[in-house]
Amino acid sequence: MSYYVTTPIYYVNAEPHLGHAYSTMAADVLARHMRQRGEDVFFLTGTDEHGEPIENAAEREGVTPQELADRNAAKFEELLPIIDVTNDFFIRTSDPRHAEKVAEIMQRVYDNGWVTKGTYEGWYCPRCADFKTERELGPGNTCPIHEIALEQEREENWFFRLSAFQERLEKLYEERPDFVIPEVRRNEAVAFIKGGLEDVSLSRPKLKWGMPLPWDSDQRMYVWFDALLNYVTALGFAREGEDLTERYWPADMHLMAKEILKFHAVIWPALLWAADLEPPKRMAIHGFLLMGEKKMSKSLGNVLDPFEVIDRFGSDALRFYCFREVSFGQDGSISTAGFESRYETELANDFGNLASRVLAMVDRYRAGVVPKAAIDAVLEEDFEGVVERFSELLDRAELTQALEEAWKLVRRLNRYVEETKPWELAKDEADPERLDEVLYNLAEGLRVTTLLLVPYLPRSADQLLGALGEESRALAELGSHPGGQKVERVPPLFPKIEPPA
Ligand code: ME8
Repeated sequence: MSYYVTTPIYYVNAEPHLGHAYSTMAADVLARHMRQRGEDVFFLTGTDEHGEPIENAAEREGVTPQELADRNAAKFEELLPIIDVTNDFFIRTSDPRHAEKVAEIMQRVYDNGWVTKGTYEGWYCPRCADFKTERELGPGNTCPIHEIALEQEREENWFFRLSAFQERLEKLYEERPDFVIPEVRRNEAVAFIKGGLEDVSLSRPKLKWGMPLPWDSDQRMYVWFDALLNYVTALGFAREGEDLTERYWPADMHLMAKEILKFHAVIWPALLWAADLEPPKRMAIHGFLLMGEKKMSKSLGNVLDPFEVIDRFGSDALRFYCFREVSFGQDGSISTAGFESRYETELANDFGNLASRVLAMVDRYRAGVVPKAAIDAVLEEDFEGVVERFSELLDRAELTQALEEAWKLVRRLNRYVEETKPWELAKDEADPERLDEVLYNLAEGLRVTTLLLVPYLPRSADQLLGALGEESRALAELGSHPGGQKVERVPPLFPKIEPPA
């Protein structure tokens, strides 16, 4: 089966920060996990390069919008290998191939009769690049997200006839209760729709840095239309000479944070219908990473630099920390102190030490060969059905809960070491079969658990699976390997961290 997962495409008005890395790493967890399940995965990320936020930032910096876009898109792209992200393509909306597809699709929307001319009057946030309805205004006509004064705008626009899709959208949400997850975000989308849909501005006469409308070159396309369409257009040119649209559309999973819910959960399905395309299968909305109490963002300036974090802790630790500390779907605070504490107690002690101990004991007591033995009944129950449970959680993008499922096994295996005390069994080899059994169960439990952890800890899981003599990355149940394989010791997976100089 195919599995198409996307991240939002990020604005290039500034450099990437950990908030962007967070969504991209989350999509990577899902992509890697689905590949382990043998799915035909396509994973898209990229940059959103048109619109007022970029135009304004470029003006402030005295460069052209394209220059700014080139510079910052490169930074977003450079971040990907650093956080071990395995995207299949990186789309940039200033790519002429994207523009060509957008023009084609929007012309279809126009030809199908879903566009009208009108006058827009109301509040506009230049940083969201969004017109705000009365319901969305912060105190004193400010933007609730950016905490800046909104601009009063009046202009001749083309409008997308969103209101015509009212009933169809209501029906979509009735028929597909998990179209938007988690439920709280679904309810938000439904409430927005039920509140009555208004037509939305599709073009702006004042905008310079945007795509011309195919049927009216005096107006530039409102950036959100060009941006949303990236999920479809990319499939048309990601592979030279090949159109992947049939193979991957509709997308299986759009990931994003909650501030762009309305665009994806309300406007996007309607736009796709207007263009004779199917809506995506599902979207999962996550919360904000907070530093202190505020959302990390470029404009508020309280940013944790992912490059620095990785320098000190490695990318596995960053991925692990983000999905462990903050319950995926909710807002949550992160801190350097939090990183260090989880790194030491969970990665270095719980997991790293378990791995070192198991490999060392098999090495010392059985010359590096995992004994062939049976599954210990006391472990059976804890491992029973874990692959299915874990997979179901990730089908619903429950990244934190899935990680906790795997971590329960890490803790269980540590308890098993304490309960069985293999070093005592090894002292006098009165019962060599029991020692065989314990070592087999430890190696097997560690193999099964590490396979689950591959998407979260790709580097260390790979290294450890190599040391455990496991070549496959397919998910496995306890006992599916008979033992008999050669293992090797590895240096500590999560070495003690030195305080910064
Ligand atoms: O909205 N915590 O781009 P953007 C968690 N171009 N996630 C965060 C975050 C934080 N503190 N900060 C950013 C746009 N993100 C549009 C999207 S899609 C067709 C167009 C992540 O650069 C999160 O995924 O503002 C959020 O939705 C996205 O970055 C916004 O990125």
